[in-house]
Amino acid sequence: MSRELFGHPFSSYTWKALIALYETETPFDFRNIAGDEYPGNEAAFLGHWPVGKFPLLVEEGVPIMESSVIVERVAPRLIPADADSALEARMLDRIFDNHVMTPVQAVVAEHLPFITQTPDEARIERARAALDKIYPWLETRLAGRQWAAGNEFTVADCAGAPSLFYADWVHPIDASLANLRAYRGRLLARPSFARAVDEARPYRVTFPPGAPNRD
Ligand SMILES: N[C@@H](CCC(=O)N[C@@H](CS)C(=O)NCC(=O)O)C(=O)O
Repeated sequence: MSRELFGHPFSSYTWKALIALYETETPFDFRNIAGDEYPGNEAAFLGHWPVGKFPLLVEEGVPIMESSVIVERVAPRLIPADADSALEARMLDRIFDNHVMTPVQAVVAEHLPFITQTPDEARIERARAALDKIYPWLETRLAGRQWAAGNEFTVADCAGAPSLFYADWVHPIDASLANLRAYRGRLLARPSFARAVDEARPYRVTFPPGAPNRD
């Protein structure tokens, strides 16, 4: 079967899909849409998905949008078999995307010169305040858990890894939140995520707010 993943190697949501592909050792062709480096890939991507949000999976010419759905498609085992556990994993997947990654994207957007020359400090502060609400909630939820939804690595961790990676860059997780920081560390040590992070190292200099010298 032909399987292509369109995305950017430094994009959080692309990482989410890559983690699932690497976890399951699913063969695929990566279609990098970074800048002008790979002419043709961006046009092919927009031909499938004019909305322009990545990642995008294309199987035998059929596009599949949305990272959570891509994870489910390429790694069905990352959705627990038991209904209650599946609900917990899906819920945490949505929480990481909507309540961690969305505020992170808001901060990053305020540092993108093609969006604004003057960062909106009030918007940045609102995003930081949102992270200050979700961090302690996650700290409590993660108590006694190896992975986000329990002892199994699930779709929730595919979302947790990139969102917490970048969240800690734009709004560092306080040292008092030991469960959350330790969970982020376990994610960084997971081979599937470590591979995605390593492949993106050449792009770190492009991180709009400036990348810290760690991770
Ligand atoms: N809900 C989407 C979000 C995807 C998303 O926001 N991707 C970012 C890259 S990490 C993007 O496409 N940014 C480009 C843009 O917004 O134009 C998903 O889960 O796939």
